[in-house]
Amino acid sequence: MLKGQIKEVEKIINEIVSGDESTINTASAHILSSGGKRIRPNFVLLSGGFGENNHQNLIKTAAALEIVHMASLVHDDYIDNSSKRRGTASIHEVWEGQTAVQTGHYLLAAALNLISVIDNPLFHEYFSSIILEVCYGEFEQLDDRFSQKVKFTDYLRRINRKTAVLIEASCKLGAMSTETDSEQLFHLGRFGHFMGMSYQIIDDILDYTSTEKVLGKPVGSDIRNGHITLPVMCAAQQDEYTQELLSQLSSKQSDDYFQLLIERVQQFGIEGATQISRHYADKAAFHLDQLPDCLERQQMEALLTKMTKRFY
Ligand code: 2DE
Ligand code: MG
Ligand code: MG
Ligand code: MG
Ligand code: MG
Repeated sequence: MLKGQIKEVEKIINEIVSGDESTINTASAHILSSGGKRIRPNFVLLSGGFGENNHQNLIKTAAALEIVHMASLVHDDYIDNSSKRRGTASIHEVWEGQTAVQTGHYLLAAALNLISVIDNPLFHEYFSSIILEVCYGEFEQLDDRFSQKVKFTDYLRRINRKTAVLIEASCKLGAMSTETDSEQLFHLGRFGHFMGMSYQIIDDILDYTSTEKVLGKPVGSDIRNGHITLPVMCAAQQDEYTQELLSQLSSKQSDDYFQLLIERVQQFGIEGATQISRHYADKAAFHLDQLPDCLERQQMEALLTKMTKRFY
């Protein structure tokens, strides 16, 4: 049943990029068909399954969230100067920067247009607030580049805004269009939040533990871009030499400097960060346990396991 609904979501997504042969369509199609796990649509559909839902609105919400996510990735790759996404060349690599900027704007507008038929002001208030949060998160990250003052709480706030808020929303927006009670809505939201936190921490760990071939960008790209993430903070807590290196962090540092720092993080920062990521995954599982035992909950459990055990 979920598979059938996902097909309907894919159909809507494809409609967004079909029409004339303009660059925007081709570029949008490039990112929209590049694979991806469709995590957000899956959670919208599953959370909508906890009560009677308006099917058309649910499918549109699922598609719109995925399209907003795609838009943010197109802009993210351009900002991060990442040449690959999911093993394929990113939009600014195939075309150029302007095309990436414009494609992101187009996708964002298309997503908003899709949900405009939903007659619920609270829904729209929440939906737009998510996009604002993602923007704030990216701004904070930009402001904090190469700053040595970034604290653990700054990091947590930033990953909540740039990643967890959207996953939390996908777990809540489906339920918001049903008669789901407020307690269920609370647990669905907390589940999404904690899962999103765990997911972004894993993303930040993979930046150190994966390979250039899998990541599509050099290992250690985050620190080279000036982003102090959890593995770096954990390494600094364990190792004085990491602290010393960090005190010299600047965009002007040499390749050798970054290589040395990356090696220290790989050696001292992974275990601690992995533990914290697991801690968030456990919290997510706790909130899932508070929901009624049904097929939707079981499917959410399976997705949680898949997401928090990914190696790419
Ligand atoms: C991924 O972080 C975070 C993406 C959020 C990007 C948001 C932007 C502003 P990563 P990876 C650019 C909002 C833009 C919109 C809504 C159009 O760690 O490692 O860079 O996968 O992810 O590149
Ligand atoms: Mg990125
Ligand atoms: Mg980024
Ligand atoms: Mg990353
Ligand atoms: Mg990623």
